[in-house]
Amino acid sequence: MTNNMFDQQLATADYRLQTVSDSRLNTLACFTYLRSRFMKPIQEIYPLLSQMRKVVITTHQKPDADAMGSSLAMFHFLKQFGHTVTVVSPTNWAKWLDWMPGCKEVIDFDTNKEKANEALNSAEWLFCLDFNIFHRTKTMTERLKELKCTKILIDHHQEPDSVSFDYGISDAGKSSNCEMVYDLITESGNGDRINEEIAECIYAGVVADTGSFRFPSTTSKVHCLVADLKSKGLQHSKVHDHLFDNFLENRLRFTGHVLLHRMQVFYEYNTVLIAIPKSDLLKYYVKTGDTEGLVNYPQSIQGIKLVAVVIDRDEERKWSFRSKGDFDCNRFARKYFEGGGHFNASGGRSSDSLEVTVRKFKEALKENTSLLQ
Ligand SMILES: [Mn+2]
Repeated sequence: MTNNMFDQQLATADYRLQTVSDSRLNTLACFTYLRSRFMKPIQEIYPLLSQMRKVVITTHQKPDADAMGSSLAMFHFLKQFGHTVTVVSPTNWAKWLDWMPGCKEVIDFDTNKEKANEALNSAEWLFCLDFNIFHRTKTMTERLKELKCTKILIDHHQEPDSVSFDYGISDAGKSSNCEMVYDLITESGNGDRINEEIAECIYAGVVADTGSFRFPSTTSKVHCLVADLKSKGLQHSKVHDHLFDNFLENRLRFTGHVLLHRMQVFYEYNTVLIAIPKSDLLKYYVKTGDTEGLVNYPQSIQGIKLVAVVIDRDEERKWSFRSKGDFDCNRFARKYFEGGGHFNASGGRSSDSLEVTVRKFKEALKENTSLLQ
């Protein structure tokens, strides 16, 4: 596709990057070109880092270790320059993330609107980390859209809403958002500012998003990053304890229960489905974050290409997808379950009942038979 053709497309008034179909826009070069039209490169903020500002850092709803880790790493980094920095989370987060340095200072928009709005109203810079379209912040969406301050994106999901940001970087090839924050710190010549707090936050996100260094996104650069963090005082075993050995008994019993009673294996599609009714959540006192990682267990079954977990939440049915090899989870989630994410990991939702959304999933499997062989 020539630049000229792109210019014609861009002239369309409500043109948005995410609405362009994969077939028309399927090369990295095209994305890079479009990105440059809407969002100035992140490198342009490097010289501005030393000018004191009021900064808000935010991330997606129900932040996970990478979202919280990258937000807090950025928080500790920016504070060193004398900026006034506030981290605002759209919602609550898993209790087992509370150990992260600075987590106690994070404002939950859902339960503390007054303080959150105060910070948002006076913000000169808004960093958006580990998400790339405002609706991923749920009830904060409209607030973020109306803010007039400078908006900066750092994200590793596919199909960013680039027009909504002034500066940024979007790279689906990165292992984690924490790796991208590390890149920003080191590329801007501030590697010596990485202290133990920043190192712990970055490491937590990298470990979580790479499945403990096993996913294909774990490049040699990721291992070099870890080596650098180690040389700066990182105690990695401490972080592993916090991430993996820090739960209550009910979570393990809940996991056992769903693997035994809710897991279905469809060998004809090399697929595993776990559908969790609300009654299970109540019986095992399941809290935010307790279902995280569940989707990874069935991947240990030989030959499995796709794992899907659906949870009956109050307001909607929440889907998680993981794939191995060439099955595109992002496309699958977008096509059938109003979601998206990465090639091998994505999420989605449905307003249907658990029964109906499971039926639709099985129909989707049928349609994808050839891709799942
Ligand atoms: Mn992430």
